[in-house]
Amino acid sequence: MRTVHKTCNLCEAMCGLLIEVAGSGEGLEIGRIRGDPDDPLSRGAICAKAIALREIQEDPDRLRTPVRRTATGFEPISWDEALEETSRRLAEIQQRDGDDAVGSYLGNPGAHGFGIVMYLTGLYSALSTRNKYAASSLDQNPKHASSLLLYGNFLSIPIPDIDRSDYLLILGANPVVSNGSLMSAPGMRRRLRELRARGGRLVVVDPRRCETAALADEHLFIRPGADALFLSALLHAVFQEKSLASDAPHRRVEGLRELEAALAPLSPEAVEAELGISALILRRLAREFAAAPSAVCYGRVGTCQNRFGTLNSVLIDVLNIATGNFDRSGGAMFPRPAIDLAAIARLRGSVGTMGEWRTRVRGAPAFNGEQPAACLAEEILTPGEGQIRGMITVAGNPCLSAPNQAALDEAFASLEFYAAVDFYINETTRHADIILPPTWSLEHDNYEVLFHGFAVHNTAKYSPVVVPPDETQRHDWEILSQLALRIAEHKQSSGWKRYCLRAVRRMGWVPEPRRFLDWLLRLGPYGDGFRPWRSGLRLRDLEANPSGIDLGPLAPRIEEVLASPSAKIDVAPPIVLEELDRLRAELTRAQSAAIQRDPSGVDELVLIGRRDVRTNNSWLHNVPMAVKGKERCTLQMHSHDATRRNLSAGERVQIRSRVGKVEAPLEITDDLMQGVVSLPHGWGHTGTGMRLGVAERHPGVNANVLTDDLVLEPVVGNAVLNGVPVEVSACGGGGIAQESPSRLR
Ligand SMILES: Nc1nc2c(c(=O)[nH]1)N[C@H]1C(S)=C(S)[C@@H](COP(=O)(O)OP(=O)(O)OC[C@H]3O[C@@H](n4cnc5c(=O)[nH]c(N)nc54)[C@H](O)[C@@H]3O)O[C@H]1N2
Ligand SMILES: Nc1nc2c(c(=O)[nH]1)N[C@H]1C(S)=C(S)[C@@H](COP(=O)(O)OP(=O)(O)OC[C@H]3O[C@@H](n4cnc5c(=O)[nH]c(N)nc54)[C@H](O)[C@@H]3O)O[C@H]1N2
Ligand code: SF4
Ligand SMILES: [Mo]
Repeated sequence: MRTVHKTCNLCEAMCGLLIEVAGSGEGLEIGRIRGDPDDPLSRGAICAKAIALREIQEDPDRLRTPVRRTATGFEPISWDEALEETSRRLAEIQQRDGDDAVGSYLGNPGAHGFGIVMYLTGLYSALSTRNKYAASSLDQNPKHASSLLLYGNFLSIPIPDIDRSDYLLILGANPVVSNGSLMSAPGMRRRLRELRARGGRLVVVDPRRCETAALADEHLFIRPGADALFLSALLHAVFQEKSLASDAPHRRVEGLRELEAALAPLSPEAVEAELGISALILRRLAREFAAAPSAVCYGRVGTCQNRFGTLNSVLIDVLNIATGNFDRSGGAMFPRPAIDLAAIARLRGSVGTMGEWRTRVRGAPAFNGEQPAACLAEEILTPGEGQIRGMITVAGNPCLSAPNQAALDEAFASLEFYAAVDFYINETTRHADIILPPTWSLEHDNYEVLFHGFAVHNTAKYSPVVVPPDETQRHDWEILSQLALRIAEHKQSSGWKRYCLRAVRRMGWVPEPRRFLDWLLRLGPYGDGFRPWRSGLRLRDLEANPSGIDLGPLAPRIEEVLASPSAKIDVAPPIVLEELDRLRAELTRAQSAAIQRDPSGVDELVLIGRRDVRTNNSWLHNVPMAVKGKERCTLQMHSHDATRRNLSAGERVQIRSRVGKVEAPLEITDDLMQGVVSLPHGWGHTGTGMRLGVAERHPGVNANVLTDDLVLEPVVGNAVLNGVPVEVSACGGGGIAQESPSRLR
């Protein structure tokens, strides 16, 4: 029996694990998985999902070798055949119809693997397509946009210094369940308890009294989508009561006056009726926040998957800036990771781009070289120059995760050629012509190259292999670099990037992750910079400290981070002022509609999502751990809303939106605000031709049958996955659980 140190790669928390392993080769067995008390970031924290690492490893449905789709199902093929056919077919489509005729989609687990984050660029260069998509446009792009606008670099995201803060104001995040996002902070429950134990205050603003709200000093219900009004009113109060604003927020900050002027019509008194939170409460919150020795406002997916995602993200940062809670302990701070991707992006001149072009069909904005995932279906289905005819997905399940499943299903089924780099045959990959399965986390080494940059404490840790793969398996980095090299070879077109790829192919050598990692560590802020006379952090140091190395608490570093051309933080760039205009116009419209509205006739419902501690987006339901226990894919509704509709607990109800309808069991709970219903995402494992034995026995329904691909946040084109108008009624028994018969355009 031996113990291997590993970092859990399932969510952003990066919990350090101790995994017991016995035997070797075919007889290797994985034993207990525990939290590592010596991990300097997680200090022994762990959640129920950690055992999924073993269950995925042992899952008989997980693919180990490539497969090709035939009329009678998937059949195994060799790696050489799979790589060659995939690259040839994709290259042929591009040679014939142009580069944009092949699209790519990168999913969430891609962000956790060194072998994907660092090796995907090659594939992107080989493809050079505008039809690049990722889960980022279902998730955090508004945060990237805010950082690009304020600090000049999409990757420089200030993180709540939660371990030293005296006041935490959370909007649209449930870190007790999600374990934090753009705030890697394992053991969230303990950290929040510690905050309160040192006299700190926790306030949560959420349409649902979520698990984090249940631990808070105060919870305020907010209508989905109303955060921009809430944040504007708070900032208005801070600007108005001069004593609340910090005397010197930061000498680098400019535009405060312009922003104050733009916020003038959005006082607490002006928005209270529409917001449903009284001006008295708003002013009290502003005072408490400003008076706390240190305070930080934090918003996540609830504020991003939202019609005002970018504005929300900017206002959150500006609230921290204006009250002097920025780049200082206990406020919002920039981590200093051992591999600083933000600094690398700056060196490469790729700090992010905004609205650099518009999508072909709808004219939605591109962001950072990617198009909105909500536009993917129409870019596949709409004929004309630039139509997507071939696709490659990497670690993604867009048919289940992006809005309007019916449209996406139709789109993926219509492709001329589609390849997936994935180890499950699921709702999306079932459409693939070829699936190239990588090794699972326990079979390869890893370094969380992205998330150390978003962590609440600076640490570095290397995760070694736990279960050696057999020689028939391939890693993500091998598959991605092989595809890149072969596509470049097949295309034979000009362009220096493809020329380089062809040169690498002829050389026959791609640096493996270990070597690459060592170089990046040496070039990083703690490294020796390859200067022989200096000492510095190297891979061998990480290997000698298997629980990880503590690099210290977050420290002020805005001077080093700031990358805006003016070397200032402009809090009132034109886009923000335009978004505030849009907010004011909406407020005026809503106010005049409210005067005409008959209060007894108000019976609208809007849908929001929900995460569960035992699942992770759409792909963890094939492990027994995630699906055991009571049914969790239920529609939650307030008791008054249920009574008005004559609905009772446990009954199956039908939920309809503009794009589709689903049926789910009803759960009545007054933890939701009236007028809001909640259905978790990631369920709905009902397609034909999948290989998900466990998940298909616990299918649930897909919330994204209901979410609307036509509703976008206008600045970055993020999907609006919360606040979807729906109708809920009793269903007459029988029937099918999930239906979206047409695209209903
Ligand atoms: N309604 C609604 N929809 C949502 C959300 C919501 O809140 N509400 N949340 C959105 C958010 S925040 C996100 S991030 C997206 C997620 O959306 P996606 O990233 O598209 O979907 P996932 O469920 O993460 O699927 C991950 C896929 O990666 C595969 N995979 C896992 N590990 C690896 C690996 O190491 N290598 C490779 N190659 N493949 C791997 C899995 O088998 C699975 O097919 O969903 C979004 N969709
Ligand atoms: N257990 C588990 N952990 C996960 C995941 C998972 O699926 N399961 N997914 C991972 C991923 S990909 C991500 S991106 C992170 C996300 O991590 P979080 O951002 O913490 O996401 P959620 O837990 O969905 O919390 C969002 C909260 O926003 C609320 N909300 C919805 N609409 C609005 C609104 O308009 N305004 C406000 N103020 N609140 C609103 C919801 O009620 C919910 O409580 O979690 C990660 N961790
Ligand atoms: S919170 Fe759970 S899923 Fe997330 S890293 Fe820790 S053990 Fe893994
Ligand atoms: Mo996400």
